[in-house]
This record gives sequence, C-alpha cells and structure tokens, in this order.
Amino acid sequence: RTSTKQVFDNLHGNISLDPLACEFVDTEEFQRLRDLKQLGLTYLVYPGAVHTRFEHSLGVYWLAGEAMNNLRMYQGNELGIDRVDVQTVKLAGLLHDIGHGPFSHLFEHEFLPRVFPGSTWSHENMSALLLDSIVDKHEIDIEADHLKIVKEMILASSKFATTKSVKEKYFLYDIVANGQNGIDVDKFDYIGRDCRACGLGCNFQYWRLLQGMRVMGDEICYPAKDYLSIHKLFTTRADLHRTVYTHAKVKAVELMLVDALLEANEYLGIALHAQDPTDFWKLDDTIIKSIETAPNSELEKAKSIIQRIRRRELYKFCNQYSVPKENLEHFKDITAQDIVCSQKSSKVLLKEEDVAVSNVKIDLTRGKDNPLESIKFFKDFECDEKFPITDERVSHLLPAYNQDRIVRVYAKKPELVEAVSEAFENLQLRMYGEKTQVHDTPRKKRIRFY
Ligand code: DTP
Repeated sequence: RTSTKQVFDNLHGNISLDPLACEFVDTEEFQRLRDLKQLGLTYLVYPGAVHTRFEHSLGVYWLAGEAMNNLRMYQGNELGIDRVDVQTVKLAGLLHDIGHGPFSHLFEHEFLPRVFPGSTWSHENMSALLLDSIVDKHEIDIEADHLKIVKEMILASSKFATTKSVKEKYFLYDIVANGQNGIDVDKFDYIGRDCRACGLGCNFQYWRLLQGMRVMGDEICYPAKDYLSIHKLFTTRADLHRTVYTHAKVKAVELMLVDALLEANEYLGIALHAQDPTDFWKLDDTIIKSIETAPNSELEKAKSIIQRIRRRELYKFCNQYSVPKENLEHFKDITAQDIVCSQKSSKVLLKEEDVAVSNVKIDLTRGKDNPLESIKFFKDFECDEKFPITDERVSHLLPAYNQDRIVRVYAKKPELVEAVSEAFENLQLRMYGEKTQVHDTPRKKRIRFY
C-alpha cells in the first residue's frame, strides 16, 4: 500500500495518515475504538462527551508528528532524528490506546480488579499484546525492531516499562507517554478535546509547548517564559478530573454499571475476553446493549440495573468526605463493609449490598509532588543551561494540595439514604474523632445537584 489518506478532525483539522498508519487504522481492532467513548459514562451527565478513542488516537498521531517535525527542524542534526524515528513515535501515538477496555478506566480500575483481585492487567500492556496480534493477523509489513520500539514507547510511562532499544535518543520515549514529567502529546490532545466536548473553556494552549520544546541532555525542556502554559496544562487536567471525570453522578452510574458487568460476567465471559488479545476486539462499549438484549434469563439482574440507569433511578448520593492532607499518606480505601460495620441504630439493618462506595483519587500529577518541580526550563535557544522553575515564581499559582482523595457514599435504594448517611458519619467519627463533612448544611436542607 502506498497512498496516504486525509482525515478531517474537528480539533486539529486535516490529518494526513501515512500508508503504514493506514494499514493499522483499517483493521477491526483499530476501528473498534469508534465504539469506545473517550470519557466512558461521562456522557450521561455531560451529553456532549460522546467523542471516542478513535478520534483521540488520530489526534495523538498527528500531534506526535508535529512534535517530531519541530524537533527535527530545529535540532534534527544534533539529535540524529531520522524518518524512522518520526514514524515510530507517530505509530506509538496512533496505537497507544488500542488496549483500552469498555468504558476505559472503569474496566481497568473498577471492574477487572473485582473479578481478579490483585490483577496486573493494564491497557498499555494490552495495547502492546494487541499490536503483535494485529501485525500477525493482517500481515502488516513492519520490521520486528520497529514494532518492538513502538511497543516500548506505548509502555514507557507504565509499570510495564521494559528496555529502551533506541540508545542515546531516550527523549523519543517521552513524546507520547512521558514517564519523566507527565507532559506528553496524549495530554495535549485529550485536554483540548475533552474540554470542547463537555463545553468547558480551555485556557491551555498546547501549541506553545509544541513549538517551544527542546531536547537538552536527552530531556525535553521548555522555555522559561512558558511555565504558565505548563501550569495551565496541569490545572486544566485537575479541573477536568474534579468537575467531569469524577462528577458525583458519573460515579453513581459507574458504580451501577460495574455491578451490572459483575452480574453478567459469568454468562458473557467479559473478563475472559480481556485475557486474550485475539478476542479482545469483540469487547467495547456496546456491551451494555448486548446485556440489555440478551435472551439469557440469567442476565435479569444485570438487565434490571441497566434499566435503572436508563430510567435515571440511580444509586443515591448520601455524602462525601475529603481526606485531610495529613491523613493522605496512610489512607486506606473505604469499603461498603466499613460503612455497614459503623451502623449504630438498627432502624434498618444495612447489608453490604445496600451500599456503594467510590474512593476518588485525583492527582495533579503522578505522585504527590508539585508537577512543575520535575520539569526543566531554559532561558532562550542560545543558552544551554537547564533549570527547574523557582518556588517564588509559582507559589502563588499552586493549589493547596497536589492530591485529592474523596470518599463518596451511595445508597443503592432511595429508602436507605438516611441509614447509610448516618453509618458514614459514625465511621468518620470513629476514624478521626470528628465529622469532617464537605457539606456543612444540614442534610435535609442541602441543595443537591442532579
Ligand atoms: P494521564 O497521563 O493524564 O494520567 P493516561 O491515563 O495515561 O492519562 P488515558 O488516555 O488512558 O491516559 O486517560 C486519559 C483520558 O481518559 C482522558 O481523556 C480523560 C479520561 N479519563 C481519565 N480518568 C477518567 C475517569 N475516571 N472517567 C472517565 N474518563 C476518564
């Protein structure tokens, strides 16, 4: 195959796909990304959030190409960037998300660990496995070394990071998934795309960073004058997490869908598909419809949960608790059992299956440190010195904490709201000797957002 293809993307405009990229795109495994919504179930609260991993992957492919072209233009000789490097990084961008399961993070972090406790499954690892399977099945003509590097790049920021076969050009591994400082073209794309889809303003301009990036001592550095753009990247991402991805109602729907998937798992073998890369492409967000329309009588329970989602009879939010900064380090996730065990009055005797708990974690970056501390800047293109930004310069911009832990508690039936809320308050008293509610108005008068 020799021809390129043009795709018009609503964020970046015209994207040119090279012939090798086209071979991957025109497979059922890649086309499956059209049936994976980028933000999982968030569209049930933000109706515009129906964009998919398909357009995001094309966007990351394009941005990876732009980053590489800029580096090649300004530092091409010095860094020894060749055509194969550019193509490898672009392919890693294109294929970095092919291993995501239905509803992405829900599948990986909420569903699979419940089926296989202690599971080490990750979408990055599945992307790498799937890549081998696509190349075999579709007989894609790509050199084994080339393929190996694409996989290494996809795994670069994950716990599965292996060797780096490209010696002396380690920065290539930081373009798509940056394990060093978290600034990568994956974020450039999804921050803009997610804000737009949800109708939120986006003040972060990725193109400033794309144009300003420079490799110094194998590390991607940015012009000191652009530190505000980097700050905006992390704060916009945190804002998206707080207001969109972890919205209390989104979490209620997620808790319900996990319950439905667990009920259906045995009959539909959902988790088993995730173990086999040749089978994995069959699994996508349409699993909801498959459950709803399945003839199996064993699926009645799963169906009724999905019907409740459709009819908006959601698990009822009772209350939430923000873990104080000093307790973050040793905080253990709260379980439904913890809540049930904290019940004192026995007007209604709660059971574990009456309660749902969401332990929300929001990190401004990986780890608890200020993300700006791990980024190196330079004064201008004539200077070869790199330095971190000084504390005084950013202190007034920083949020109080770089990490948030919020425990949200839900009653699965409306009539249990009072009992679950009471038990949760008892638990807080037991843990910290005080009730540290986020809402400070009495429960009955509180205004709730639905
Ligand atoms: P990061 O490096 O920012 O942590 P990542 O996990 O490496 O991102 P992904 O593409 O797998 O990259 O995840 C980011 C995308 O998924 C982004 O569009 C936001 C969305 N997302 C993240 N968490 C959630 C969530 N809990 N619910 C819904 N969408 C989410």
